Amino acid sequence: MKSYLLNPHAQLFRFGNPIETESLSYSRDRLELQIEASLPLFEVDCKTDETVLRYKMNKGDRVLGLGEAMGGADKRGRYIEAYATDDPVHTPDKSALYGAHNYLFISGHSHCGIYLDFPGRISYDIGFTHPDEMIIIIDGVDFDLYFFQNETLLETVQAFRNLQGVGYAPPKWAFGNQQSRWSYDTRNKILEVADNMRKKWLPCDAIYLDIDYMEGYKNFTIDSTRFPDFEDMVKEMRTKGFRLIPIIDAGVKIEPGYEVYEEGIEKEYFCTNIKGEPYKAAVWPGWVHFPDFQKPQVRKWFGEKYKNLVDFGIEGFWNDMNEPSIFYTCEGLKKFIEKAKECERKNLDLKDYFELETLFETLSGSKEDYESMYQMLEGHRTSHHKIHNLYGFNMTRAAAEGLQDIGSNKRFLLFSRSSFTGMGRYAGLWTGDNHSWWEHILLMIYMMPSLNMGGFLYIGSDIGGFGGDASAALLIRWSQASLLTPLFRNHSALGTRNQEPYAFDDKTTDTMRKVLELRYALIPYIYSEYMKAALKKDLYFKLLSFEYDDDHSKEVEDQLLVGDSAMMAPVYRENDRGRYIWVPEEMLLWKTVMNHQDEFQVIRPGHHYMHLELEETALFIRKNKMIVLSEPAQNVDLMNFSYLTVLAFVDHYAEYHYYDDDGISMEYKDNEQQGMIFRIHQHENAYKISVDQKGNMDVKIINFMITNMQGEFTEIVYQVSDGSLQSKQPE
Ligand code: MIG
Repeated sequence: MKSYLLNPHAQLFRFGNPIETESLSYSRDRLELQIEASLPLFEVDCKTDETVLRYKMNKGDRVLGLGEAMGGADKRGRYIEAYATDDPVHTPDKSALYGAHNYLFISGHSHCGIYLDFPGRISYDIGFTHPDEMIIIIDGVDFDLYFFQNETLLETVQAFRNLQGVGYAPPKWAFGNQQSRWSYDTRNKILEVADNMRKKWLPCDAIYLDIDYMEGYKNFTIDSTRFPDFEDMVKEMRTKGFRLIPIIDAGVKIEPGYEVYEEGIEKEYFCTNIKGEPYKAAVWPGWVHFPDFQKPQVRKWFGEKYKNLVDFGIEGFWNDMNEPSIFYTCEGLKKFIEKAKECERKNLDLKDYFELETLFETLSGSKEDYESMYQMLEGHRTSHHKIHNLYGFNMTRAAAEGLQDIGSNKRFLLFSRSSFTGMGRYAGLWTGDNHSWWEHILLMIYMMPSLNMGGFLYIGSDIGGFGGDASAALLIRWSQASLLTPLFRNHSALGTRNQEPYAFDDKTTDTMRKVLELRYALIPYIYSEYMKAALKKDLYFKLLSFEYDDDHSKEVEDQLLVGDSAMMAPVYRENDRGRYIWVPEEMLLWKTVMNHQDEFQVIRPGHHYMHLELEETALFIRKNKMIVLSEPAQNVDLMNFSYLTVLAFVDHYAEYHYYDDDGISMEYKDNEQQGMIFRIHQHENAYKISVDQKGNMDVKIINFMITNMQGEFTEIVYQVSDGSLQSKQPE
C-alpha cells in the first residue's frame, strides 16, 4: 500500500494496482507520497482475493452517505451492497439498488469519511451483524481508498466533493415540471397530455417518450406508425412549449440490417463471452448485445448515435436499463427449464419447489451472467462482474460526450438510472422504480442529501410513484416534497392508474396547479443554488446536522436544508394534516394556502407542530437569508427573469449571491461569479440595500420583501437602469 497526501484533509491509500475508473477529477501532478502513513481508524485485512475493512463505531457515531440505498440518512444498523441491480420493488430489506456509491461519512465526536474507488462489488455491514462494528468487504485487492477528515461534517464532505470536478449543468428548462408515463405511445396521446396541461393551466416543460416510441425497442429508431412524421411532431410540441424526452436503453437489438447492430458487430464493439463472441442476453427487444462502454471508441460511436434524434429537434434523454439489466440468458433459461422438466408431474417437496422458484427469480440480473460476460479493460479481456458498477456511468458518459460534440455549446437534459461516483459530472439520475407508497416519499427525502455527497446534483424520484396506483393525496404530498428537487418529474408504470396532475378531481387539479406554480416561482432560487453547487462543488441538499450542531439537528432526517437559504419539512404520511418540526433557529415559515393570501410566520427555535392541510405547501427561510422568486408561467421559456422578488428574513445583515446565466449554453464554466450580490443591512428598523452585478444580467426590477424578527414586513422596490440601481421608493 502506498499513501499520498492530496491536501490537508484528504489522503489517498492505494492498495495494489487499481484500474483507473475516472470517477474523480482532480489534478494528480502534485500528489505527495507519504512514507509510512497508515490508514487512520480503520483496520485493514488484505486477503488473497478480497479486502476487509473494520471500524469500531462509537456510541454517537452516525454513518451518512452511500447514495442510493434503502434506509434512513443514517445507515447505521444496515447491510448495503454496492452492486448495480435492477430491482423494481424497493422494500426496506433490499440491499442493492441501481447505483454503486462507495462513500460514507462517520459523524460523531469527530468527523471522517472514506471513498472506495473500486468498480466491483463491495458490501457494507454497518452494525447489522455486530451492533458496534462496521465491516466492509471489498471483492478485490486492487483499489484506491480516499480518507477525509476535517473539523466539521460539512468540511469533511467538501473535502470529497472537491475531488469530484464541476457538476453537470442541465438547461434551465429542465428545472420545470416534466410529465412522463410508460407509455404515451402515440402522437395523439402526447398531444392529449400537452393539451390537458395547457387547458388546465398546469405549468409543464417536457413530456417523455418511453420505450414504445422505438421500432421494436431498437435504440435510435422511431416507430413511424405510432409517430408519423416525428420531426414535425417535435416541432409542433415546441410551439406548444414542450420538449420531448426519449428513453435510450443499454441493450442493442440483434437484428440483421439494423445499423447499430451491424456496425457494432463489424467493429467488435460489443461485450463478449469468454470465447470473444458477442455476449447475448434478453431484454425488451428480445436478444440483445451490450456495447462495451469501457472502450473509448465505443463511447464515441454510441454517443454520436444520439444525433439521430437530436437532428429531429430532441434536446434531452434518459438512459435506462444500464446496470445493465438482463432479463435472462440462454444459459440461465436452460437451467431453469431443465429443473422445471425434472419437476414436471412430480410431487414436489419443499426443497424442489423452492429451488425451482429461486431459479426462476434469479433468472434476471444473475451474478453468473455478469461473470460470464467480458469487457476489454486496458487491453485485457476482463469479466464484466469485476467492473460491473461502471457500466451505467460509462454509457451515460458516452451520451454526455456525444451530445457535447453534437451540440457544441448547447446544454442537453440527460439523466441515467444506473450510476457510479463521478457520473454527476456528466448527467443526473433518477431513483428508479419506486412505488406509489407513502413510505417512498420519505425514502426520496433520505436519498437526496445522501446522493449529493457523491456529487449527484440533478436528482429526483418518480413523483407519484412508478409501480402501483397513486391516490390524489399521494401525488399532492409527493409533489410538495419534491418542490425543490432539481429533477421534478411525474412518472408511472405500464398498467397503473393515470396520475397526471389533471387525472383526479378538480380540486386535486387546483391544488396541483398551486404546487406547480410555486415550483416555477422558485426557479430563480433553485437554479441559482443548483448552479452554485455544481460550479463550486458544493451541496444543494443538506441534513440539518451539516449546519447546526445542536443535538436535535443531528437526529432530524425528514427536514432538509436546500441551498443556502431554505429548509423544507414536507408532510409525507397519509391523512396527516400537519407534522412535527424541529426549528434550530428563528425561521420564516411561508405557507401557501388555497384561495387565500399566503401566510408568513416567524417560528421561534424549538419543537413545533405545524398544521399543513393537503392543499397547503410550506417552505422555511433561514435567518439572515433570502430566496429569489419570479412570476410563474406555463413553461420556463415564458418566464421573465428580469422581474424578481427577493424574500428575505433579516435580523441584522443578510447577503446572497444570486447566480444566473443564459440557461442554455456551456459558457457557465468560467463564470461562477456571474450574477448579483444582494446585501441587506438592518439598522434601527430601516434597511439599506445594495446590489452588485457581475457579468451580463438582464434584471430590471427587484422587489425586496423583508421580514424582521418580529414578523413585520417591509417592501422596497428597486429599479435597475443603465447598470445602476435606484430605489423606486423615497428613502
Ligand atoms: O423494465 O422503459 O425504470 O422508468 O418506464 C422496465 C420502461 C423498463 C424501467 C424504468 C422505467 C421505465 C421502464 N423501464
